[in-house]
Amino acid sequence: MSDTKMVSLDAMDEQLIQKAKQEGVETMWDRKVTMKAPCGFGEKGVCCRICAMGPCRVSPVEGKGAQRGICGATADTIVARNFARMIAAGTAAHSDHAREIAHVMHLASKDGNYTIKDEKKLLRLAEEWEVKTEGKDIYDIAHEVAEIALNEFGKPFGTLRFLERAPEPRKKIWEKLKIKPRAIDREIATIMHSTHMGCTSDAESLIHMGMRTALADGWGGSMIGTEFSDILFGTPVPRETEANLGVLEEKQINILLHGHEPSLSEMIVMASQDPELVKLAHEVGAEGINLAGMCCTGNEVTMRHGVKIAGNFYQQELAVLTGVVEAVIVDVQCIFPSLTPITDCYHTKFITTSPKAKITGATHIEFNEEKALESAKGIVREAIENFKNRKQDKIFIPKTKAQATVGYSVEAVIKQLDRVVNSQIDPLGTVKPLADVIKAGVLRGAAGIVGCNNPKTQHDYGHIEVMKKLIANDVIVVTTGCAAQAAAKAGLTSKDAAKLAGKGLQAVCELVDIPPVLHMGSCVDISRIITLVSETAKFMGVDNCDLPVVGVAPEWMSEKAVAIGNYVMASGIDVFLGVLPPVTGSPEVVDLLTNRVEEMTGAKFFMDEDSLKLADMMLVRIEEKRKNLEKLG
Ligand code: SF4
Ligand code: MSK
Repeated sequence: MSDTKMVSLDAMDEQLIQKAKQEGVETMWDRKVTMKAPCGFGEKGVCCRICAMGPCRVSPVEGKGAQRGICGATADTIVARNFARMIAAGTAAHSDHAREIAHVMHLASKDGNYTIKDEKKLLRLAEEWEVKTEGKDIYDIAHEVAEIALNEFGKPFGTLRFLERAPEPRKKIWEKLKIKPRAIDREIATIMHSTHMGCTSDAESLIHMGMRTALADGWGGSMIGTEFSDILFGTPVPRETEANLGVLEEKQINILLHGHEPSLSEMIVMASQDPELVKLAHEVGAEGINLAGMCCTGNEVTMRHGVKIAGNFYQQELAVLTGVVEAVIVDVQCIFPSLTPITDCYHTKFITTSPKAKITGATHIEFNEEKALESAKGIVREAIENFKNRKQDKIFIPKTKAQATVGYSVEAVIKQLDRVVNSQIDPLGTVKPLADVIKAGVLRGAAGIVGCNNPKTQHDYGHIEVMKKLIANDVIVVTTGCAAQAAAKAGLTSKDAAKLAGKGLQAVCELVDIPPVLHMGSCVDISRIITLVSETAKFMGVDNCDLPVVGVAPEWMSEKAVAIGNYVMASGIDVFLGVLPPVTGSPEVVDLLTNRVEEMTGAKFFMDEDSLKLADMMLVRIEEKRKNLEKLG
């Protein structure tokens, strides 16, 4: 069993890991110990298995060991190809999520399960995409807009529509670099083709291609995912909730929602309020149905309904260990296959719902969007009927939970900013107050802190330490994904946390009535951050790269994070990584990412495994950007 010393910032995690040990249950920490040190070749990115002449492992050290693969590929080629493929996989995951949501919008109807919740946002998008709306039924408009979005995945000509939202200088940079993405699927396919054996071997060309594909994620798939989810399920507004495993209820049916796409979780929320199912819950002896979210599905439903947050990526096994989860319901992405053996040790049902993510040993109940509510009710019923199987001697719910304020969509942020606008002088509904406090130096800058958990770091340590250091230095933090859940659990997304901020940020929090760390949603909602930065840059008449803004992923682990890092960088925002990507076997690729890309995009990557050093580097960079911004006037 594992050495659990210091695996988590949260003592409660440690208690559950101890419980697992006592009950003879294996967790990821045990497997991490069994795994020992990671493979050095894989870690440096110099292992190639693209063709069957290999696998080839080349030496990252010049003049020592194999310098080329059998085909002659160098370490630079192998590293850059692997990295580009990570970007393609990440882009595919976010974008396929978006495609599903666009299909759901195409299905939406007045009397159906899926309706339009934010008509204004739909009409704004219709206008942006030149869809005629006059005299048309809102659902006809929705279907037309959905069809246009679906064409963004495979259109034969042109570039992505949302690129037009970027500041003018940014569009010119993309134009000059020839990295404006064409259709989303095309960019993914191009990477897969170009990285096939015997195609591109030039590292710079691969990094360049990677940027274009990543932009297809940020300004394509992810942006469609966010916009369409808001139109269908409502644009988030600030609301109160609680976070951490202490939100699980001993006397209720606990259903854990885990995964990513809100089309399923929205229906589960509706089903959990169905009077017949609530009655059934009472009949089996429970006091009610308690939904709790995990990973990005958790973020989607907390942003729109205030559903409590059970935890982040690292806690999916720990939630089951409490012994009170009747069902873990998942769709796609970030789901441990180990949920099968671990749920087998308890009464918990592990229910997969997507044909894209079937997991051996799980109960598969396919979610049918055409009969969405009926499907969701069936799934909730399974959970209720499982309540009787709880093993009382295995129950342990940690007490820890924190109050959190969530729901900061761009629209919600602007509405909060309106509180300080003198409407006699300035128009409402702009980012002017934000631009003003940044220019004046009341806020030194802003940081988007995002991403996962990774056993290479102590659970949540990177997220929390970086956030605390930045807010103490008057840098406002916006956050999504598992980083947002870490912040919520640590109380940093509560308005009370303003006391940890520097004087400038404290004053802003008080005047605008916001916490110093704003929960902006799920991983696809990094598009909200990109939109907010771009709107501020446009308002100030500059480019994204001129603003004192940084992107940070202290504990990232997934290929989606690699796509995100690259689209954030290609959008002109520096990216700080607390986990090294598998590129260190190629000095050429490291030099490109941490140095030469800046000449192209105005931004670059910074990497350091020491979170506090990383935060110091951010503060230095923010001040450098401030000096340049002053020169721009
Ligand atoms: Fe080896 Fe080249 Fe095949 Fe890669 S593509 S496995 S380096 S022969
Ligand atoms: S869920 S991608 S672990 S942030 Fe979006 Fe969390 Fe990372 Fe999955």
